[in-house]
Amino acid sequence: MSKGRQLKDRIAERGLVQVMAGHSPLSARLAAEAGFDGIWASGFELSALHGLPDVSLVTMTQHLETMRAMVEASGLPVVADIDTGFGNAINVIHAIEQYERAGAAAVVIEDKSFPKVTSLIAGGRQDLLRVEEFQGKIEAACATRRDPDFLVIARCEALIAGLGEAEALARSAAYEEAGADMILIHSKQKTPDEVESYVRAWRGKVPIVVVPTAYPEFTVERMKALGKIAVAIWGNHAIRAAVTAMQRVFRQILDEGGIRGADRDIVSVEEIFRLQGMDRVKQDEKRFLR
Ligand code: SPV
Ligand code: MG
Repeated sequence: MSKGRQLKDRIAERGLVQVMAGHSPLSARLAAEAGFDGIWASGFELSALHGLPDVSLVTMTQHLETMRAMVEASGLPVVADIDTGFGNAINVIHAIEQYERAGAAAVVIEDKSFPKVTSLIAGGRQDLLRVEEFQGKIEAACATRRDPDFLVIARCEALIAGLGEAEALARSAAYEEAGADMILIHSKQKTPDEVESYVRAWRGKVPIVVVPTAYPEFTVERMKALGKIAVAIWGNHAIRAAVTAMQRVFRQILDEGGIRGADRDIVSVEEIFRLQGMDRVKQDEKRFLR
């Protein structure tokens, strides 16, 4: 069964699925063990992992290879954040061929111009494409996929760009018309009001995807009460959790002049062996090394 089908089945079963951000195969494996339904191959997280801003600097190849490794390490459906699709509709065609072949369940393409600027930054340059141009990119994506269950998700940045709900709804309808399987609506308001109002007003047939990173009050319960939302993406919690843990432990080791205190608070080396699959290496050594 394809990963796209797997994600669709999970949505049918649960109504709403929870997808955790990742930036590496290990983070994807941890998200799978924790019980998430899928992995968000986040451009923001991968950029941060490379110590770079999320402004189209990480290449398609870097993102694609990480995404492929995340599919393999987690076994979960991966929703690939392909930003603007790395250029125009021609670049999108190439990206869809590559991402589908690499095992993605879905791609999210946003209606910003290339190079993009990260959405949550205050005062960011948020230039949107003409609607027709973005429709062409969505149509190109849909025409290129081989598996009809491979999801093409159109991300509308009209609220991020400050263009208001009417523009966001009109753009979303145009993207649905172009063939998008879902609409991702993003907002950087500190409360869920803007997105909740958009969801209530949405008259389209395709479900909505949300990334409630800026407005933590938007709980799964609240999303379910609204209906229409099929996917919740927890957008940047893997990298933020990793940074929190590393900053704390690094500081502690320097402050305490050794690792004794830090060792009590972090996982054991045995736990890392488990995550690496060392058990299997031991078994295979017994079996095959002569
Ligand atoms: C990402 O995680 O790369 C996203 C979500 O696109 S956000 O950074 O909030 O725009
Ligand atoms: Mg992104």
